[in-house]
Amino acid sequence: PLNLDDVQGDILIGLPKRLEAYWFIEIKKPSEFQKQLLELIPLITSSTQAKNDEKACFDHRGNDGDLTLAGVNFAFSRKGLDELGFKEPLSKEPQNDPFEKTMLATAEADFNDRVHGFNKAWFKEFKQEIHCLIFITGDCQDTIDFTLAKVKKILGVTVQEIKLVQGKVRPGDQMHHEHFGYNDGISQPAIKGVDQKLLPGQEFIDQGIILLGRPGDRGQGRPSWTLDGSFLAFRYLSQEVPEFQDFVDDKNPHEAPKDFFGAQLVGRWKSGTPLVLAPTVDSDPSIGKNPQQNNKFDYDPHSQKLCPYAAHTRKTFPRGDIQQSVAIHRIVRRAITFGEELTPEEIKSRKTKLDRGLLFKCYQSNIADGFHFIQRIWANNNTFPFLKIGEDGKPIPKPGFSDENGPGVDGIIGQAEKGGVRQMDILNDNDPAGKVKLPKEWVISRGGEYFFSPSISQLKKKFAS
Ligand code: N7H
Repeated sequence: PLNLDDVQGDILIGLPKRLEAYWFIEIKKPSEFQKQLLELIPLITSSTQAKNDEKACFDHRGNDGDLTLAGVNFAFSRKGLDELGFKEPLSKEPQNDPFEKTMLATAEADFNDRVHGFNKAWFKEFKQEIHCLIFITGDCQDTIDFTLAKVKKILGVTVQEIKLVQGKVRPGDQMHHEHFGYNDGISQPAIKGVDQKLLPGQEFIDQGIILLGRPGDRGQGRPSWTLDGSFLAFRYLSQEVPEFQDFVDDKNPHEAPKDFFGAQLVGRWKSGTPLVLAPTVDSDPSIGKNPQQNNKFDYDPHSQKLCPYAAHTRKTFPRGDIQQSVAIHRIVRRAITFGEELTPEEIKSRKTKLDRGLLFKCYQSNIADGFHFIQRIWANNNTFPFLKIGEDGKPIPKPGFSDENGPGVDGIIGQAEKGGVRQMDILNDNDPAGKVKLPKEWVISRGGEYFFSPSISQLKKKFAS
């Protein structure tokens, strides 16, 4: 049976956090590094510890309480495993596995990220070889600084820093909200044998959707030491907040309440209330905060009257939209916001000056089915949810579509190729043709990588010496 003491805490529970530091490193002295790992491992927070701390203090969404625990978790990239001599692929078909190929080598072709060309949004550090990611969570800057110093002291000159980035939850009533202002971190799948009860609207997924080697994991030909590990996809996503808000205000239908158009892009109002439950006005914003109510809905696969097909929440979890089960495409999300609140100057000029956004992190047992699939096959893809094909072989437009091209890209994270047009099918009086052109991306990928987060016992047995 699954032992929660052995699985890193961020995977199954989520490390409780108000702040989180991500330390990206390169291994310089592999054998010395492996010796130092022995000393580092006791600092690693297990799922049991994360769970106890969550109960005792505050939950992973930053609810109030006294946090006692500094969380530390650890993961290797493909290049990191290579560096230690563990060259065997973690899947039977490495040529089709994004983890094996690395995000750096594939993000441009797979996601239209601007890595090398097309105004080069990626930070140079993410174009270097990153071997490991160590992340540290805590209640305040002192906890983070103290713990990071401890980790740095243990690893010493065996590693070199590539990049250190830090996230923090937003202040005051924006605590659970990302920088565009939307309540985030609401909908997560429940994991069989880990989560006890379902919230309304929640579904159990097999452990193997997240953990390698457990029932439901479709991966084949994996080394046995990968049991109870998970793949971590990380993305550094900058958000252009005033520019986004101006566009949303400009497109908002005149008679509609403020932020209606934004809610159509996201699939929820800023409060967190699902559009399906409040399609024209957010008349009871308390729904958004209430876990008994805020996830209890489905989409009607034949209609986008209540919520556009291409809304972010619908694209990334098309509950009810397609006939096949989408269980293999579920992920658990563990993101945190980074950057400061808008400055008076930014508010006045309506231009982003300071970098802010989301340090996106999610777990899955197959990157190709999880993050990679969601971003590429759903979010970036104009034709998803796919049209039915008629007997004559031609697509039958979904009712309400303005043409046969499909519902468009995810207005929040969908990325077009260079010169491509981002557009979304929304019935909007300001665009009578039905397709709303999204002039630019307000979420910009500046880098990322795929990692493997091993079980704590295998970190000891396989990697430390
Ligand atoms: Fe999203 N946003 O504020 O607009 N996301 N997301 N996301 N996201 C969700 O239910 C947002 C990103 C998913 O089960 C909510 O937690 C922003 C990436 C999935 O119904 C909001 C960024 C990927 C869900 C946002 C961003 C996903 C989800 C609703 C980037 C994966 C659950 C609150 C800056 C490829 C859907 C909630 C469900 C929900 C926002 C990134 C995936 C408000 C701003 C990169 C699976």
